[in-house]
Formats: sequence, C-alpha cells, structure tokens
Amino acid sequence: MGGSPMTVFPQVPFHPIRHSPEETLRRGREFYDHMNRRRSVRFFSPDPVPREAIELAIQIAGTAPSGAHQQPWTFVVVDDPELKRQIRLGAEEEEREFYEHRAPAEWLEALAPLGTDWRKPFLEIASYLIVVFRHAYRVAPDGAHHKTYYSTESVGIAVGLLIAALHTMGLCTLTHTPSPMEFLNGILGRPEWERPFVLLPVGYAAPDATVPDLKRKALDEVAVWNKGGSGR
Ligand code: IYR
Repeated sequence: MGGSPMTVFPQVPFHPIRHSPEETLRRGREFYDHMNRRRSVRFFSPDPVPREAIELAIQIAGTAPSGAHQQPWTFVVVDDPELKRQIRLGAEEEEREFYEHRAPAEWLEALAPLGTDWRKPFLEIASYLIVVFRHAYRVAPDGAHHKTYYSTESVGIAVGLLIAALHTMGLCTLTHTPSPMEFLNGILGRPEWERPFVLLPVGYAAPDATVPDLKRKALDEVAVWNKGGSGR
C-alpha cells in the first residue's frame, strides 16, 4: 500500500503556479460561480455516462490529503442493474424503518422541507452508484491490524473533491446516507474494516428534475475574522 509506515518519502522541489492578484481573484470568482451552481439531485436520467468520467472523478478524489498519507478509502462503483436493485431494496428497508420508527420527531421536522421519504427510486435510475468506504483500520499482509489516522476527515475531504469533480464534468450527485449502512458491506463484499461512508448516485439530471429552492448562508454568516475570545 502507498505510504506504508516504514517508507520515508524523499523531499523533492515543488513549484506551484503563482498567479497575479487579479488572476487569483478571477479564478476564485469563476470557481465560486461554478460550484455555486451545484445542487444535490434526486431525479436522474438513465442516460449513459462514460465510464472514464467516473474513473477520472475517483482519481481526482484520490488527490485529497489524508492522515499520514494512508489514503484510507475505497470507491466501489456499481452499474450492474441487479446490484443496484439489491442496494435499493437494502436502503429502502433501512429508510422505511428510519422514517416510520427510528427517526426522532425533531429530525423528521428538520427533513420535512426537503420532502424526502423512504422511497429511493434514484438508486436504480442513476447511471452509477459510487459507494465510498472508509478504512477504519488497516490489515497488514501478516494479518496484523494497524490504526488509520483521521480517516473520517480524510474520506470527507475526498468525497468533497469527488462531488466537485463530477459537477465539473456536468454530472449530478446526491449525497445519500441510508442509515445504518452496514448492509452495503454484505451486498458489495467489502471486509469488516471498510465502513460505508456515503453512497452517491451519479448521472445526468432528468429533464424534468426539480430541486428545493434553498438558499446558502451568506459569507458573513459563516466566516469570522480575527475575533478573539476567552477560549471558553
Ligand atoms: N437518510 C435519509 C434521511 C435524510 C437525512 C438527512 I440529515 C438528509 O439531509 C436527507 C435525508 C434519506 O436519505 O432519506
């Protein structure tokens, strides 16, 4: 595995491109405008998507920083209709239990504006499902178990890049987290140390797709500059 604990990486020169202030802002504004057009989509077209687009997106996700460079992720791609069906049935079983019994009233209230329910037809309609697994620990060739570091943060960052990459290619995703997700280990034959992190249906949006008319928080609601405090 890349970055095994005994490898010492030699230091090599690094000269990232440095832009003028104007070009810096131009690129930033352009990227913001681009990313601000991304929406989570629940209505997909079954139109085919080139396999290489998915491969590229996974390679882009794999550029994410990770704790001790352990790259604690596996991206399982599903386009087989039978596997998709099994995943839909497994997810709907959990989701039905969630919406009808497990979810506290407060959670259901928070979800109500989105209009979601236990039915997940997009799991069969979207061209691909990408199931991202987080490595909770590593198993060495001799069978010994080793810790992974900041795997949740690392995989979260990788998924952010994955979503951005797919969006850049004009593909839509839904960040779907059926809960609990262990059923995915069984269907996809993943080992116990790989924990399902998120399930992303990927594809083109349906021509008649709609999204909730939601607003994003403004900069001054999320950013704080140079504000000291007691630390308590
Ligand atoms: N996992 C359920 C419920 C759900 C939870 C959150 I938090 C959402 O932002 C959306 C849905 C579902 O997928 O329906």
